[in-house]
Amino acid sequence: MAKFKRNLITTALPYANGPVHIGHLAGVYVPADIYVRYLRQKGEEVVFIGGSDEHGVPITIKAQKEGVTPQDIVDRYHQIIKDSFEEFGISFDIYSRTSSKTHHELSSAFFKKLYDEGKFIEKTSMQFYDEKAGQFLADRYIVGKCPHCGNERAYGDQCEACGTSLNATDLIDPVSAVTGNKPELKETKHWYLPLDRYEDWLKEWILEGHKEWKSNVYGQSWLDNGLQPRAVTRDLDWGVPVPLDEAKGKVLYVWFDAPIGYISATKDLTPEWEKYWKDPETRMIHFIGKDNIVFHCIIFPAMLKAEGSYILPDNVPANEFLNLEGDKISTSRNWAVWLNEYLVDMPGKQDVLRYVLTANAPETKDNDFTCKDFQARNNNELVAILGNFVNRALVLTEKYFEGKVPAAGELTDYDRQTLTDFANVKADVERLLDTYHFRDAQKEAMNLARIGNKYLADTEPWKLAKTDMARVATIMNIALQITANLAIAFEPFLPFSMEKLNKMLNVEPLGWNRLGSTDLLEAGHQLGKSELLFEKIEDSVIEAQVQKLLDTKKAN
Ligand code: B3M
Ligand code: ZN
Repeated sequence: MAKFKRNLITTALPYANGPVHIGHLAGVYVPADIYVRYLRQKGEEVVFIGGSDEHGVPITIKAQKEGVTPQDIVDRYHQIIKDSFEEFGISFDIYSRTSSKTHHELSSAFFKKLYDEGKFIEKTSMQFYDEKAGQFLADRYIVGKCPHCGNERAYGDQCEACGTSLNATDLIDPVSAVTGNKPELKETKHWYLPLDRYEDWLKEWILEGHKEWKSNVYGQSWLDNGLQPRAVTRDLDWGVPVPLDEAKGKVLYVWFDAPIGYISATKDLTPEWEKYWKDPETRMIHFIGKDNIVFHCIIFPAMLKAEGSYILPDNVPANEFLNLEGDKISTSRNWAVWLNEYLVDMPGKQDVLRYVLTANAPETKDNDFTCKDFQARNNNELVAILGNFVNRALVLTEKYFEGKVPAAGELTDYDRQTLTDFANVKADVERLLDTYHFRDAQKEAMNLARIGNKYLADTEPWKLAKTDMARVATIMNIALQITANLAIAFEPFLPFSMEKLNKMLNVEPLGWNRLGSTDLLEAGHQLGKSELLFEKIEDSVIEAQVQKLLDTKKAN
């Protein structure tokens, strides 16, 4: 890892056609944020890039449904999404958007360069055209009968009833979703990136060069089946216009412009953006969900390679999906916990959600989020282990030593064993974070709190206080050193609570490199006022959430 000077961390750009939900947070934004906070604490140079994907058919469909313009839709949801990320402590250096001027210019220039250098091929094909609407129809705008299962409402790209992916021309009796008319096939010209020309290079780059990638990414079979040229333009009136005179009414395909959004966001952030994108000493990491793997591992790298002046990703830690109460999260069925609603229902509990989503992170397989588990992890882990230990350490110090860190006396073997145990946590957590195993890393951090709890339970300073204050001083010193270590180890996971804890300890953030130290707090240091870090969540609160979900189910 030492060969890199700086880090460029990107997160998938969510479509600005709805608010974000727990699946987004769990799969992409929380793990990315944990990683970035860890790097920052270590003092590494890092930029953390996010933004809204404001083009493509999902946006125009939503606009049409509501009878408003696509611009209205993206303006509304960009703001909602941006606010949610901020509220959950996702610490972007910039949260940009692909409707920005910088992005239009940059993605347009990117296309033009490839075009001028002959990197595209041109092809004419027959596509469905809606005479009445005067437009070509994107696959999602065509509905008809599925040739496989007979579902009458299959889309031009997929039948949601049987899951088969389709071509629009496969549909029986296709109609336009815009006007209900029968569409005609009409000739249209598009530009294609010939991915087949990059196949050998991609194979070598991934299969030889990146054996360390997670198996769900590395094991994708795309390369085995051979790559086909892929259209990078579309007949649509919403997007980045294709910068060619002969391409009136055509825009860049959303998956061509969206990843360039990472570059434009960096450009909006800093005039030094090229240092991040063009210097091989930059390590670029894309955090994404599994449905975006092929775009980040095949298509975008091929685009970057074709362009020629940019670096390639060093890793693409993609996650699987999070389900909700055993059922696939779905925007159209409103089956989700929306972040903006969570903030209203569970005010101040952002860290709790971050914690639970990380504890159940879909890192290697799809995973399930349930309200019961949310409550249990809060009550049995955050409150009973972490919160309880910190509270006891601080309250006992207030009680016996007026909130001043007591000096440690002579150590017993058990003290020494405890100190070694927690000194070891650093190496474990680091190894896990460096390899993107966030849920195990968080577990290790929680083990540190377990060590602390066990230490206090075994040594029972509240009993010794009557007879041996010198011994109590040593015990509390050790307990407080563990507490200060927790403030470091948990910062990437629970940033709001650890800020609170730093205040209680009356310290500035201590920095990752001191994790494992046994002298974080000097004897005589005055602590701040102690408060509870977490609160128990009552059954009635959880029942109300479960009821809300049941009501959603009924409404569907
Ligand atoms: N907007 C798809 C998605 O939200 C797409 C990601 C773009 S990343 C450059 O899953
Ligand atoms: Zn079907």
